[in-house]
Amino acid sequence: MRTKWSVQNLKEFETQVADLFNQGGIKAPVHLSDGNEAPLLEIFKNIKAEDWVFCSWRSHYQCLLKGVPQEELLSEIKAGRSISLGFPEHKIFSSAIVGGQVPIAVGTAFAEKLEKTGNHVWCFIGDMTAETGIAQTSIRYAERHDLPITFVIEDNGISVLTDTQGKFGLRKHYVLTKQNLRKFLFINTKANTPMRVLE
Ligand SMILES: Cc1ncc(C[n+]2csc(CCOP(=O)(O)OP(=O)(O)O)c2C)c(N)n1
Ligand SMILES: [Mg+2]
Repeated sequence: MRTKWSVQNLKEFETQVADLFNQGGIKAPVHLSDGNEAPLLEIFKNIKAEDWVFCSWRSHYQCLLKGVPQEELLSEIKAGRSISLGFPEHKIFSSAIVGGQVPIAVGTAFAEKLEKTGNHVWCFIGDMTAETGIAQTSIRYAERHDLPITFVIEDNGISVLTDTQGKFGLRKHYVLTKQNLRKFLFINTKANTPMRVLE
């Protein structure tokens, strides 16, 4: 999709939300992004308006890049819905439950395949979410049914404040195999490094 957004004005949007929150203008949790702007802008060049996007609790950037008007998004955030934003008319949904969006994204991809629409599904998950049973099962199912879905793992190295890889005792990116490689994009949000496109 073409977008008016840049790294700088995405950051400014989140700063505006943070300021509002700190002034007491938002009476509910907000989840802010920082450092993943450039890779998201790259990924969204490949996302069509007809495609579906599924996200987690942190989805302000994805909403803006999917075409949700800034004022509409801000009003939802002010109403306390930052954690579970959904704009069906823009084909973007999110879940505040770890892994909640993943099977819904896979089911949607199955429907798109059955109906031969040519639309794609983009499922954004955190690095800890990627380790959960629901994600592993869903990813395997999507791979074996060759569904039109890409899982984007936003790897900030943490699960709230816990070191994800240390906790799970895993080597980096262990979920990748020859069979599922093409389903993944990794964003290292911690180091703000360029996206590695694993196609
Ligand atoms: C089922 C469930 N369990 C626990 C939580 C609390 N929780 C919120 S975010 C989070 C960690 C997620 O880490 P990750 O997937 O890496 O996402 P990040 O926020 O780092 O992008 C947890 C455990 C939750 N939202 N849902
Ligand atoms: Mg994480």
